[in-house]
Amino acid sequence: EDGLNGWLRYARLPRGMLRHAKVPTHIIALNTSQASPVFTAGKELQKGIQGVLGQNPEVTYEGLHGRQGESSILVGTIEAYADAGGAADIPELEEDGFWLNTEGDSVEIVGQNERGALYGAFEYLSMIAQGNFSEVAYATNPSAPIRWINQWDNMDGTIERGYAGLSIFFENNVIVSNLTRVYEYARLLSSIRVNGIIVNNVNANPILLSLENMAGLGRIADAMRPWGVRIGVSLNFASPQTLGGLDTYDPFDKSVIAWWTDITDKLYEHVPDMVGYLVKANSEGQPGPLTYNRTLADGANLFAKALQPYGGIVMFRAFVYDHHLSHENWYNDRANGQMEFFKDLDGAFEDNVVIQIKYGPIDFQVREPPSPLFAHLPNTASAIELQVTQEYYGQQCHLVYIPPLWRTILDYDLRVDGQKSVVGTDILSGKTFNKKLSGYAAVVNVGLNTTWLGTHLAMSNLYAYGRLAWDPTNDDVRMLEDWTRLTFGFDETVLETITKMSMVSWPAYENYTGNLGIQTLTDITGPHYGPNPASHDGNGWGMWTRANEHSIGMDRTVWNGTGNAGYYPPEIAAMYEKVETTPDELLLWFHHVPYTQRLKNGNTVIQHFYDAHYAGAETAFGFPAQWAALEGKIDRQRFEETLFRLEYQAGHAIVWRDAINQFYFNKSSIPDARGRVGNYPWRVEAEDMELDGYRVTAVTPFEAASGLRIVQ
Ligand code: BDP
Repeated sequence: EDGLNGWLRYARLPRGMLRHAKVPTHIIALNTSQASPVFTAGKELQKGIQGVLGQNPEVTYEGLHGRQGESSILVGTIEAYADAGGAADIPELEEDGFWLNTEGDSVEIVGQNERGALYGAFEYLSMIAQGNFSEVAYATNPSAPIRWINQWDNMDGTIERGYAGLSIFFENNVIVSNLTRVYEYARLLSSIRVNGIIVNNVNANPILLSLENMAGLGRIADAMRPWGVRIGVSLNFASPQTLGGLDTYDPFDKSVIAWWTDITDKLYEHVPDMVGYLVKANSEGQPGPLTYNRTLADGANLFAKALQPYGGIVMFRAFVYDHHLSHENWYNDRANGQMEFFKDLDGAFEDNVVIQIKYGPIDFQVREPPSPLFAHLPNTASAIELQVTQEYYGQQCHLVYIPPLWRTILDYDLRVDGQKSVVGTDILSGKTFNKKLSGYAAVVNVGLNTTWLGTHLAMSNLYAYGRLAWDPTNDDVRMLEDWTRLTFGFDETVLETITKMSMVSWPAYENYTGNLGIQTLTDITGPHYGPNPASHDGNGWGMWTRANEHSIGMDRTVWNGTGNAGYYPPEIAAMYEKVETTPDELLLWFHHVPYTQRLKNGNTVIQHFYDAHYAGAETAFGFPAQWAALEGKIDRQRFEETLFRLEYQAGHAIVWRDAINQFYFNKSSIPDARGRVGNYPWRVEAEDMELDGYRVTAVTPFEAASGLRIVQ
């Protein structure tokens, strides 16, 4: 199996389970239009039942036609269902919500809208594909209306931070002609209840707005619409000048306003249900309104107004910071960027602007506290930005099941006004500040590779993302188990092994890449891959570990540091202000302490570094053997491809471990109490061997190889 069907394989149930199978033989989908999600739901139910049970149910699309009372699977909107005479006792449904009733001989799948009905069909299929034929009757509604994907696809077909081949959307500055993969992607997204997708990179190329490409966007929208996935685009702020030929892109200039209005009108001609825009402005060299002394709100509102007649929304990114900052000034702090730029703008945005905030104050690091901005926009819609693509988590070459990391943010109680304000269930759900618009966006970056993300096991992250956006209280293990059964079948050892490896994978990755809140100590200025702690200091892109011979960590306190801790609501701010009350896992995020500082577990900071890097690498080292034990229990292709990745990870985790430990041993001169660091008696150094055509040379950064040398 090549992974193309993801978790929607509809593999035939084992014989023992088939015996309990009980599904109606007739499907009634209450919509005759082929582009409608309800029509799609009818087809998908048929396909699923064929695959899972080997039965061949008939589908009709034309309403009940007196077939009430006959055993059937009925799928439709609540309106269509009511017209057909049903729907009397269905609980209240919100937008995209659905009702699923498998009690008795028939199955009712009723959506608040078309999309909801399709989600309900997928829910039912997920049950039977897992051999679950129990009788259930419940309604479910989304935690938030915005559940989107961001693709960072470039117009030339490459993907920024993409690890699975070229784009499924673009090539040579136009939209690809064959959109089969786009259609299949929408199917996967719909099954996890994602309802919107931004198809191009946040570092946007204005060429997307050419007339030819607008027509192409229309084709993309047509391919995704049957699955209830609406598309939107990222904009480049300077487009009126670079594409439109105007001499300005000032958001207050009349010709600029007219240009964007015209572009928006044209886009809606091609994509009548376009979901809106995503804008990265004045960030990492991208153009924006600050060039003209306009505020970020002025910039966002420019697009918001153009979209208002169509009901579209602007996702405006909070990822704004000065990447020219230097660490010379002790008070410079990239983490303060979004607060400094946005905190005084609350209420200055149009109602259809949503501030899209990365989960932490910096940038998808392996451990961050939640962005304090979540607590500071009572009058502005906001959404969280997560990353399924593993930019800083080993780029799909390392197994990292991310939901436990997301959970540290989603479950976090920010204590706004001293009240319970949990990021997921209170803030992103819109409850705390009584907002209609809020939700989730995740950078996904699937590519043409048949595995979508570059490796099979990474797909659990995409699956879980959708489920968490629907309900942030979904359990990490339950989601993983569902995904595993759907992806690999029912073998208990397979289930246990994948669960066990996945659940320890993020803590292990944190352990061998950067712990105590010091960050993923990867190469920060370039590929963001592999160890390079020194690259974090001395430039605005970095996180500034501030490590010297005696001490390490970023002082973000109010009394002595960058003041970042003070941006949190008072109870949280007080906790982070003091070393004693800051949890160990964020100690070096908020404080600059001696290497000999004792942690709550009694260890010193430096000894913890050494131990944790050993522990993390040891965990990863165990993965290949655990996986190898599954031989014969899953198909050969996925078995071997995954084993290859895990073996690579096991080795690379050792590279990480030794590089980081060597670097801090070199800085601090404090030896490892357990005598491991810098001492590898069992190792055979490549540079000590003799081989024609190779030479020994120094390596940069020095810590990347033992003995500071490599062979070339
Ligand atoms: C960083 C990525 C960069 C993105 C940027 C962003 O390295 O490629 O353009 O985030 O989110 O993490 O805009």
